[in-house]
Amino acid sequence: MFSKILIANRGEIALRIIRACKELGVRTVAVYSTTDATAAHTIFADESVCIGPPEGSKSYLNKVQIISAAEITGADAIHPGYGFLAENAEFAEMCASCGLKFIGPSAEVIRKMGDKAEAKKTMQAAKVPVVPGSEGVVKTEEEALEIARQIKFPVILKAVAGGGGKGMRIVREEQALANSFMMARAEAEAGFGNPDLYIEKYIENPRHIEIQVLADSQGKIIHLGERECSIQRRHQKLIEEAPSPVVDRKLRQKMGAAAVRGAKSVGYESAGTIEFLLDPEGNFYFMEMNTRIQVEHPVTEMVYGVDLVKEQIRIAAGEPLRIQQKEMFPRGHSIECRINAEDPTNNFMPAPGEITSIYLPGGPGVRVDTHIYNSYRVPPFYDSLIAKLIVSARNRVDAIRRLNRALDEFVLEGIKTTIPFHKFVINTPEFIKGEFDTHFLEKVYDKAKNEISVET
Ligand code: MV4
Repeated sequence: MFSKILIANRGEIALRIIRACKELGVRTVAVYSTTDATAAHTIFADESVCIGPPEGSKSYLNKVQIISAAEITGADAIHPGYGFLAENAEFAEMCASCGLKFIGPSAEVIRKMGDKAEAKKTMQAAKVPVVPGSEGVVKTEEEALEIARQIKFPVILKAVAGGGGKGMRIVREEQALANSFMMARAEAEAGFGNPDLYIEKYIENPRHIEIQVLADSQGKIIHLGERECSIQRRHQKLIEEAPSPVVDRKLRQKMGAAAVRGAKSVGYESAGTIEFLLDPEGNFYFMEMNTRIQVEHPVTEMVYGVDLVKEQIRIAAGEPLRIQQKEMFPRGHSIECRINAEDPTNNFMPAPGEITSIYLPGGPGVRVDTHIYNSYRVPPFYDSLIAKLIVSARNRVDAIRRLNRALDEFVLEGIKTTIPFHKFVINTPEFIKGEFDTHFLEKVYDKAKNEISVET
């Protein structure tokens, strides 16, 4: 096992990783920006190093500063968390060349999965179902039109360098294709410095279902079932749950086996997630692979009884997986609400500021992953996630009741948050019945805006 890990992140995930390290008997180094000098991760780590001014680009994204901090403190590994440098192949390479273990897959795998067309080809070769479309990049609008005629409209144009919903364009009819192709290319070039696009059939009203995998350095790979992530707004997930209300044992087994095949084919090592679209007929298609620990990992931890961050660290240290696929069954139900410092009555506008009063819910089946504390100032420089409320119970009905209870217990004053929005969403008939898709929030948002009140 490592003796010291540097955590190249902040907020709740930095704290989550520090907790895992402590339980593994590993010493921790926090890095922090000047605005985070009194942040929880800075305080709770064994050591901490200031790496720059508040802006992410000058601190948590500053590769050279972070690697220097690891060298100065004698760390032997770096955990990148999620966001920031978590899927940065160049950073993973820099770690390797400095003799630091990057806690994640190899730079080569990160790069391969970062190119969305390349990732799709790789998965198709491994017999993972993919959406019908181009074999890799489409260079011209004529080529795009030819493929669109074969697979039929509607189609979707995606940037190979995109991901997470950035640089996509839905095209519903032939006449619109030429213009959309040009626009999407220009957007991809401006947004990612790479204009390349690929095209596929547009799947209407899909669910976003993802499979968690764990792969050790000996080539053993298991899956830990699915997470339902369809409740999202502009590609930002707001509520996630495990298991999905629409995935039965048979489908879980099929999707899990596909995810394991895909991960195996790239020589995957570490914790990872394969995202799928699930259409209303029950067909699933590969969408993207995330090569990091994800925000919503706790719901899987709760129903599978596995500490994913500790497993990820053990794998990076070269330890073989001890858990067997045949022991892996979901037990009960878990739901996570992302509590963001945002105003849900005003287009989820970021709402940083000082927390003047706080009370965290607790009791049976309630977990709160957060870095906030009384009088903490939520800085305006980073992601607005300030807490994750995770409940678990015997079944979905009980989990929703518990979530209502825990949201009512949650006191957060001084800033606007998404708590009132969650109270609204989880009491809609659609959510209660588990009948929703990726378009759910757009449909309820206008109603929600008028019915929720956010007081500070
Ligand atoms: C799609 C799709 C429908 N058909 N691809 C959005 C995020 C990016 N990873 C891919 N995304 C989509 N790809 C085809 N062929 C619909 C989406 C999509 C979506 C996917 C998951 C969760 C929310 C979404 C919201 C809008 C569109």
